[in-house]
Amino acid sequence: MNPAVDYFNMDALLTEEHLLIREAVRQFVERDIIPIVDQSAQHHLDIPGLMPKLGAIGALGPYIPVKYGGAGLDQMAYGLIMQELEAGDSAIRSAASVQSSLVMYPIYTFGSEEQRIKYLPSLAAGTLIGCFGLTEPDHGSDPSAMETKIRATEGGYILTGRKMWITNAPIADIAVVWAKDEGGLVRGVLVERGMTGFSTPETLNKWSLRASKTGELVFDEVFIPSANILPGVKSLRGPFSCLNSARFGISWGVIGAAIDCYKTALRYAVTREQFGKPIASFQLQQKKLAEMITEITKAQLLSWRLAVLKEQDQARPEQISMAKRNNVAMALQVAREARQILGAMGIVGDYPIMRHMMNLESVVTYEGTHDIHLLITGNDITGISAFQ
Ligand code: TGC
Ligand code: FAD
Repeated sequence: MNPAVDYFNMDALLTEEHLLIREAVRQFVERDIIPIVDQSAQHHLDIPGLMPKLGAIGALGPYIPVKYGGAGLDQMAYGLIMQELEAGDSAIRSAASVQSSLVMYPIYTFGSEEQRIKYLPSLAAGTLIGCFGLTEPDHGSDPSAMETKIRATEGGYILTGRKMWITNAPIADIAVVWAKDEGGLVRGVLVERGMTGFSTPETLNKWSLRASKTGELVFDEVFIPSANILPGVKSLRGPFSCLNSARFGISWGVIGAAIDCYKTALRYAVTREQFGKPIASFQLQQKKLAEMITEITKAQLLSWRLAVLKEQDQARPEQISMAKRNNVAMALQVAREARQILGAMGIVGDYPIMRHMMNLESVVTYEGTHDIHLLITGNDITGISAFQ
């Protein structure tokens, strides 16, 4: 029996530093997340002190330069961190990837030096929590039709509109919000909790990502000082650049969830006996397990190569779309098959599989749906956009 989840010896392609980082995050997840995450998800509770804890292990803004409080690591390290966090729960990876790729990245890339100095160190430490508002009630896959607007006034702008399905909105101190200006250009706005007219109602009754808070961002004529506008971008390229980074991290993260499901199913299959034999001895169960490790291995190779390209600034958005779509679908399929191997035991919280499966139903939709990423590939290979 070979229980390794490194079937093609991928570790040989990592540096000593990568292996140490991965091990440190793995230990953090085993110590601080696994013992409590099932109860957090079952009861829809926060994980106490999650963001400062993620900050302490360098999981917030891993690739942001040390000068601004980040860890100054490479893209491979970022991917490995996301993988280990999502082996614990997609909500933990979501928290880290929103803060890193959707809040710190735009402030670092499109912000002024004053904005970087003001926000990035506390975001990296997890003492300031950020969220990212692109999706609206009537505009999800097509953010170009967004209705949230800013209009100029003395000393700044007035922001009106509404964002929906926003990870960490109810607990965020700041929101990176994308809104159209009077010329129809998409601008990045830093909205701070406490600004008059800004509220963040929580979205309840979720069956997915229950260890993470989701909510709305409501802007009722909020005054935004000019100093809170990101100066470096005036187009959808702003939010989409953030998504490139977050989608890359998701392509790695879901491998962690898949590995956790696979390992759980393998352990169960070799010990659970029916008809006087371990269920792992039946060909149908072996087929499931063999296909799981095959698909996990293919996803590992895809994300490893993507990290190399990304580090060289050579990863095209279309390649990132392919990896996000493939790997999330892979993880969902692994979770569904793994749950079946556990029979009735697969539906209870004593095992992580059902929780991963339900989480992945969000991951397959957010950061661009499964279908949208397929159409991005279709556009890339045919030169014909199916969106219009
Ligand atoms: P299009 O006309 O193609 O482009 C508009 C402008 O954007 C630029 N651009 C990109 N730039 C960087 N990276 C990319 N991936 C880019 N894609 C496009 C493009 O060059 C152009 O720039 P400019 O300066 O010339 O204006 O855009 P479109 O409106 O036709 O959009 C096409 C489509 C469908 C692919 C896009 O809208 C899309 O990706 N839709 C999916 C929406 C989405 O992913 N939303 C995610 C919301 S955030 C979220 O879900 C967080 S979950 C967090 C968690 O909990 O982990
Ligand atoms: P729609 O766009 O209405 O799509 C519905 C269906 O139609 C999908 O299957 C889609 O693939 C399909 N479809 C749409 N257009 C086409 C087309 N042209 N061709 C073929 N099929 C099409 N957003 C944020 O901005 N920030 C966040 O932090 C955030 N966090 C989230 C957290 C959770 C838990 C969830 C579930 C979502 C979150 N989102 C966030 C929103 C997420 O990005 C959107 O849900 C997603 O982009 C899809 O938008 P929609 O739900 O409006 O679906």
